Amino acid sequence: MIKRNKNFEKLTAGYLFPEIAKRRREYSAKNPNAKIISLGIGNTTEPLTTHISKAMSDYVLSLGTVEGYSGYGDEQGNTALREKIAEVYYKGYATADEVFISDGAKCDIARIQTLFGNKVKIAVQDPAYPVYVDGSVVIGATGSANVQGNGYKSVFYLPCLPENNFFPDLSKIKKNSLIYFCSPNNPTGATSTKEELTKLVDFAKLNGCIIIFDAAYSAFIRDESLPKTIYEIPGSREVAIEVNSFSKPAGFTGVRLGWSIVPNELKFADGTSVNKDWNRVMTTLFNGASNIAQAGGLAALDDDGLREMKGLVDYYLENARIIANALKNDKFKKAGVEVYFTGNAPYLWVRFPGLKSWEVFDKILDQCHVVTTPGAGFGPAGKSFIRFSSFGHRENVEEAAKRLVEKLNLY
Ligand code: PL4
Repeated sequence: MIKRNKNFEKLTAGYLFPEIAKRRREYSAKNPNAKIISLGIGNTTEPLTTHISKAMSDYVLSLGTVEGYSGYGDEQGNTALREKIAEVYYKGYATADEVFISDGAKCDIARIQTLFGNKVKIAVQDPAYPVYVDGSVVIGATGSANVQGNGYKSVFYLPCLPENNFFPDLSKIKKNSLIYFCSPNNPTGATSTKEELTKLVDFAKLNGCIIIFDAAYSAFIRDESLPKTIYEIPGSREVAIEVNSFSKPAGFTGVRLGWSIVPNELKFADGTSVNKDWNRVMTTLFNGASNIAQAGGLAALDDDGLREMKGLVDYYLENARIIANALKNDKFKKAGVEVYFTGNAPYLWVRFPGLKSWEVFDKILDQCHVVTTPGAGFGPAGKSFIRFSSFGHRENVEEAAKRLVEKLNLY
C-alpha cells in the first residue's frame, strides 16, 4: 500500500474553522433552543450588490448564446481585469503582466508554497491566519523535527502583542526566510504604518528574504496615512509578493476571486525570475478563475462597483464599532479586559487576562450563544485573546452585543 504523507502527522489537530463549526454543532445538538449568533468565522453575510451581481447575471446569460459563449480563458486571468486591477489598486506600482487572477487569496497562499519548496525557512506573525503555517507543514517545510507544541523547527513565530504594538521583532527572522505578513492583520486588526513596512522591506532586502504580503483586508483601511499595498514602500518590488481578494469587499467569499502580484524585479538566489516560475505554477496547476466571477470583478472596479464595495465595507466596519462599544463596557473594563479595534479591519482582538481562549470561547457560547474565534487557533501568542468578527447582519450583531453586555460573566 502507499504510505501516508508524513507531513500530515505534523499538523495540529484540526483546521481551526471546521473545529469551531464542530463545537457549534455539538452545542446546538445539546441546546436545541439556543439562538446562536456567529461572530466567529470571517464570512460575509450581506447580499451581492446590484451593479456587480447584474454584471455576473448578464454574463451568464451571454454564455447561453453562440456569440457570448467562451470556454477556458487564460490561466493568468482576463487581460481587461488584470489591467483594471493594476490601474485601480496599484496606480503605477504594478503592471498588468504582474497581476495573476485566481480563485482567492487562500488558494494563492497554498500555491505560492510550491514556488519555494520544502527547504525554505518560514517566519510568521504570531498570531496569524492558520493557512501560512498549516500550508507550510503540508509541503514539509517544517524541518526534520516533529511537532514541538505549536512550533516546527523551520517555522519561526514572531510574537505580535499589544506590548510591541503588534509589530514583530524582525531580528528574530533568519536569513533567506519566507516572511508571511498580513496587514490589516487577521486576527489582530493591526494595520502597519509606512515606517513599519519600510523596516520590514529593508530587513528583507538586507537578509535575502521574500515577503508574502497578505492584503486581503486592504479595503477596510480608512486611515489615509496607512499603506494599502506593500508596493507603496520603496524597494518592495525586489522583495515582496502580494495577495489580495474580492472576498471581503465585494462579498465574493462564495463566488471566489482573488489575485496575486509578482513583480518582475523579484528574483531567486540564482537570479531567475520569480514571476516566470509563478506564471508556470499558475498555468500548470491552475486553470483560470471562473469567467463569471471575473465579469463580476470587472464590474466591481468601475465607479459604481467601487461605490458598492465601499458601502459593504462601511457596513461591516459599523458592525465592528457596535461590538467594540459593547466590549468597552465598564463591566469588562473593571475586569481588565482589553479591546483592540483599529477601525481599519473587520476584526476585534480582545484580551481576557488570566483566561485561556478556548475557555472564554466556551463561556461566551454557553452564556451568550455567540460564536467567536479563540486566539490560540492563530498561534501561541493568541492564547488569552478572542477574535470577534464583524461579518454579520446588523440585527444579529446588535443582539450579540447586547447579550455580551447583559449576560457574559467570565471572572
Ligand atoms: C474561513 C488573511 C477568514 N474557510 O477568500 P479568500 O481565499 O480570498 O481569502 C481568505 C483569506 C486570506 N487571507 C486572510 C484571511 O483572513 C482570509 C479569510 N479568513 C477568517 O475567518 O479568518 C475566513 C476563514 C475559510 C478559510 O479557511 O480561509
